Parts: sequence; structure tokens; C-alpha cells
Amino acid sequence: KGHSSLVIWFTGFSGSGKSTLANALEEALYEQGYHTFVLDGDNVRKGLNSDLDFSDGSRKENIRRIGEVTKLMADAGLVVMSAFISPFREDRERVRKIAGEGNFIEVFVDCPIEVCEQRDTKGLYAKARRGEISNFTGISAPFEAPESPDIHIQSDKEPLDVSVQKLISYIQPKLNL
Ligand code: GGZ
Repeated sequence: KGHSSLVIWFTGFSGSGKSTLANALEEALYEQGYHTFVLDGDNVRKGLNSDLDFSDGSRKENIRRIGEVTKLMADAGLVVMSAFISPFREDRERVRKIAGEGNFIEVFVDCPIEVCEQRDTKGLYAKARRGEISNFTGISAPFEAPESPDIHIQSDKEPLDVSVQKLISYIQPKLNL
């Protein structure tokens, strides 16, 4: 299947649904015959970037390295989905440049911090509130929301399959070159 490589970059709070959405999109693209890969905290922060913490500087380095890896994978012909908080606008813009303007799609997985904290699937927000985790995004560390994302998903307001369809509709014309 002839398709150009593509980088789909998910940004948002912990618990906003980035990985869930990336994985659901991957499944849909896989069924249509695309070669895909999902990069997220689970496969990057434990390995390649296990030397990095959650200070501003480490997050910047985290995103810089992921940007480079994402670019390599895209060059290999994959549709790459990267799901990281990526709290700094400047870092996301740098990745856009590395990937190439036309190949980069920024997806803002927008979920109010109150909702993420309420869900708290991993109990991290509670820990952050108790002071057991410092520099926690949205609680004690900044998040610079995208000003004009390519796609804006309100993950607390719409069902997953609707979000996936939105992404597919946006991506499809870019893939069938
Ligand atoms: C934010 C943290 C922190 C702090 C650990 N702040 O929900 P999760 O658990 O699985 O996703 C979060 C993940 C964030 O890593 P990223 O590489 O995406 O962050 S960044 O792009 O800002 O570099 C959360 C967990 O790591 N986690 N400590 N202090 N999230």
C-alpha cells in the first residue's frame, strides 16, 4: 500500500486519554493495511529515556529524543503515533520542524485537569496532592496548551470511536498520495 510516512503527535495531561486514542487509531490504521508504531511513556521512559526525570530540562530532553526517534521511524515508512504530555510549545514546534511541516499532525487531547484528577486511574494525582510526586503536570508543573492544534479532541465530551473517526478523516487524504 503506497503511503507517505506521517507523524501523529498527541499532547495533553496525564490521564487525558492520549495513549488510549493512539492505540485505538493504530488498530484502525492497521486494519486498513498501514504499518504503524505507537511511542508512549510505557515504551520510552522505561528504556531509552530511563535516565530522565520530570524536571523541565529532562522533559525537554525527553521530547527532543522522542522527536528524533519519531523522525527515524517515519523515515522508515511507518505511520508513527507519539503520545507524551509534551508540555512545552517550543518543544512540540521543534518536533514539527524535525518531522517536516507537512508530515506532522498535532493532536490536542483536551481533557480538563479536574476530570483527569477525578479519574486518577494510576493514583498519581493523589500522590502529587500529597506531595509524594513533585513537578506534576497540571498540579505543580506547567502545561502549555496548543494554540492552534491540527486536531482538537475533547476526550471527556466525545466517545473514543468518534475521536478515532475524526482522526481517520483528517489523516486519510494525507496517506493516499
Ligand atoms: C507528569 C508524570 C510525573 C510527573 C510520573 N508529571 O499517566 P501516565 O503517568 O502513564 O503518564 C504520565 C507520564 C508522563 O511522561 P511523559 O514522558 O509523557 O511526560 S513529558 O512529556 O512531560 O516528558 C505519568 C507519569 O509519566 N508521571 N511523574 N511529575 N507525569
